[in-house]
Amino acid sequence: MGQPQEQPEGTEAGKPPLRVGMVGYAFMGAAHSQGWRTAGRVFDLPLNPVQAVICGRDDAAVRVAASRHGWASTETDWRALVERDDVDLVDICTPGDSHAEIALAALAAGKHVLCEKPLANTVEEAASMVRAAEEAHARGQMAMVGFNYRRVPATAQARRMVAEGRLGRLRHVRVTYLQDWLVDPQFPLTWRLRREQAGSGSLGDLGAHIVDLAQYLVGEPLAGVSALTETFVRERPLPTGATSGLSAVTSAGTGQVTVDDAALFTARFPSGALASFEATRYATGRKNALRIELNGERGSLAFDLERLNELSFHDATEPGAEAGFRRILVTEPDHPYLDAWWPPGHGLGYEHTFVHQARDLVHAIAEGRRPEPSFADGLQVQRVLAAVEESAEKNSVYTPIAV
Ligand code: SOE
Repeated sequence: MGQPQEQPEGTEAGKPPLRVGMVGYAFMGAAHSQGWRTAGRVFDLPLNPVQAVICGRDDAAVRVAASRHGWASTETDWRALVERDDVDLVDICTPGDSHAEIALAALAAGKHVLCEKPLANTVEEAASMVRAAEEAHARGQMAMVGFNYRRVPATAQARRMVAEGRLGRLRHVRVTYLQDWLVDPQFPLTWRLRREQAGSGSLGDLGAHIVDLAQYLVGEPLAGVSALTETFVRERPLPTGATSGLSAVTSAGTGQVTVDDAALFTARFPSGALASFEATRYATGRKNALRIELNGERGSLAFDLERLNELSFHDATEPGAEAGFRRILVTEPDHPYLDAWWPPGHGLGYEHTFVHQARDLVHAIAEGRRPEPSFADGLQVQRVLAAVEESAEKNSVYTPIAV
């Protein structure tokens, strides 16, 4: 175990601490670290997040991550982290195959839990996590899943407008999440391409985000799906070096890709709206293009993650000669999260979603409120993913979402 240090510089003394232990230190670990490091400096939080300990199996690498991202100490075994008395919350930033085991142990040890998406690799695992979270909630512990795109000010503003009825009755929900980092067939077989580690491919990695976002914006769970999935490149070079973020270093030999490369599905909402979803890592030129459009009887809203400080809004109740899509610059103090940031017009980015995620979780813990998205929300998304896989196996047969 690395030596505990003084409380990291800059954290606010005088408030009760919320001591965080993070498992994992790659891309998501870095993003969550940013959230914990910044939330208490920007927002007036009821608890003071303290970056107590970060865990990874490679001692040298985790020490580098601790020093880079501001963690006071290190562990190389997540079980030791979970048992530590100086940890109040366990933040899980590992691949999906370890989410359930770590979350169950952390909840049993009396900790609050934040778990990266997708909640688990299977419906069964996710259901066991929900049961444990419910029991823990009765003891005052909170559990949240990390669907960070709910925390873009523009998507939170879109949710407000839908809930206020500005779009009226919804007819269409159109969602795509497009990336292109797998276009090169020589890209190595990293963990995101292995079913045993990632659970699924583009479906769980990107599809989980857009299912959650669509359900959040519409305000109800999907009822059923018809799906197609495809694995375009079935064999890839094996990575031999360390993997970091979405890249890997070198390769030797080849191995089987055991997940989908792309998933397309249509879906129904119980209220009658029709939805379409597309998740792929083969959309050449599209880097992190999450787009969603909602069409209702009274208006439409559109959001594009690559222009995340904006919303497009069409108010269909305006006179026809003047109506049309207009841009809302979501940078005003009246917009969600923005009163704590910069003067109007000074936009935010990807990393801020993790700061907002930390902020919201700290408030829920301090106020004894069930945080959202809950593990139950994560299980619901998992059920949609399972229905997509089932439908795709049956050549797109309409598959109801199990409740
Ligand atoms: C890779 O496709 C990835 O990093 C996802 O795993 C994240 O959840 C998404 O936010 C960005 O893309």
